[in-house]
Amino acid sequence: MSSGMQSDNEIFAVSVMSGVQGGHDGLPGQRSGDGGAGNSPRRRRLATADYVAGVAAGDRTILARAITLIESNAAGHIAQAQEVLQVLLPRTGNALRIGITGVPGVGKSTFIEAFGHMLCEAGHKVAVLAVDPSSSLTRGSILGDKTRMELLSRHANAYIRPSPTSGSLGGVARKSRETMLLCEAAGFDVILVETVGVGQSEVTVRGMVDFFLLLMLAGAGDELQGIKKGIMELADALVITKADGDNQAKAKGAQADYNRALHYMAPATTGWRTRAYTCSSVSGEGIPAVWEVIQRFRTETEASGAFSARRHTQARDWVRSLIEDYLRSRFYAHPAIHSHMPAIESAVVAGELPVTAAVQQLVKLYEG
Ligand SMILES: Nc1nc2c(ncn2[C@@H]2O[C@H](COP(=O)(O)OP(=O)(O)OP(=O)(O)O)[C@@H](O)[C@H]2O)c(=O)[nH]1
Ligand SMILES: [Mg+2]
Repeated sequence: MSSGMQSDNEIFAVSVMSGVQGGHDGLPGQRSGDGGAGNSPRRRRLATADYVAGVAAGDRTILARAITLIESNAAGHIAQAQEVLQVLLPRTGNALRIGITGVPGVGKSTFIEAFGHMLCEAGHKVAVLAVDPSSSLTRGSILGDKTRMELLSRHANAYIRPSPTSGSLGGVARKSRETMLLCEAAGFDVILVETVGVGQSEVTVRGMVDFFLLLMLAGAGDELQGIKKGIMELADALVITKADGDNQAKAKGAQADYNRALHYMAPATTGWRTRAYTCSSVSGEGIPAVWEVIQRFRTETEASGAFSARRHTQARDWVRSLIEDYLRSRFYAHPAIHSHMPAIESAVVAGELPVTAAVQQLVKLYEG
């Protein structure tokens, strides 16, 4: 066995090894390695054309594998994922992209289950994605969602994909955006992107969707307290959840309060007036009305040009944010920065060096 062959392609080497372990050597080993690919710790990658054809045909298994490729951080995988996306790009962009946010426990998953199921029954193909940069820490919530969306996850028209679990918000966002494109290429016409309402991730999701839905709870009379005004300003609709049973009157009250507050806010989308609604994911009341609002939003903003203007801005912003991520990581990974940063920062902390001078020194080191 030549060692050169192994280093050429590590995945190929894995299947040869398993063939050898199975008692074969030479050519028969290779053949048995192919047959036993399912047992190998890593599945063989498909050819780019196979990913493309499978996704375009709406094949769930291949879609899932293409998303896994997108989510990989290995250099070879990133290159192939980009090839796949490049070919599929003409098939993307036709879905309505809806972001859904709200504090933990507000009822996002339950809403998506009811709302998504209604759309699937009406013949739509619905993909549910999540942007949750904390999900590597709270894997439990992914499992929770699977059971909370049981009806939807079993529907033939639905596809549910949990948040990628790696690191930074920027990395998670890139993967979710590209996953959204793959789902569109696979024929999904409604994309629901769920995110937890805990800060920067709402802004990120607002930057990848057409319509942004903020779910809210009816409080005990102090509805407007503790609500982050900044997030309300991003929303195209506010929906008070759990408007059922004893909570119904409280929800109506909250709706009126929010509508008054919204009256004084700048609209999230040019020409569109954000309003508050109520719904119950349990009784189903108010769920069809939310869809009507979103359809009206689409019709009106497509006619005014605001819809495509936002998508154009989003595409430009996406380019810039990836450039910024790239430059930032290049900067911090630079050997000179790596070795001098601690001392320079300490000097700043000790009050011995002004911040601007410190930055100038670092930039000089970086630019060599
Ligand atoms: N009565 C009532 N309860 C609801 C409704 N929607 C959700 N709930 C309940 O509220 C709780 C939280 O709902 P989830 O859908 O898990 O909320 P979430 O926003 O996805 O929560 P996280 O994923 O933790 O951020 C669950 O116990 C639900 O059963 C509703 O319309 N009516
Ligand atoms: Mg949830």
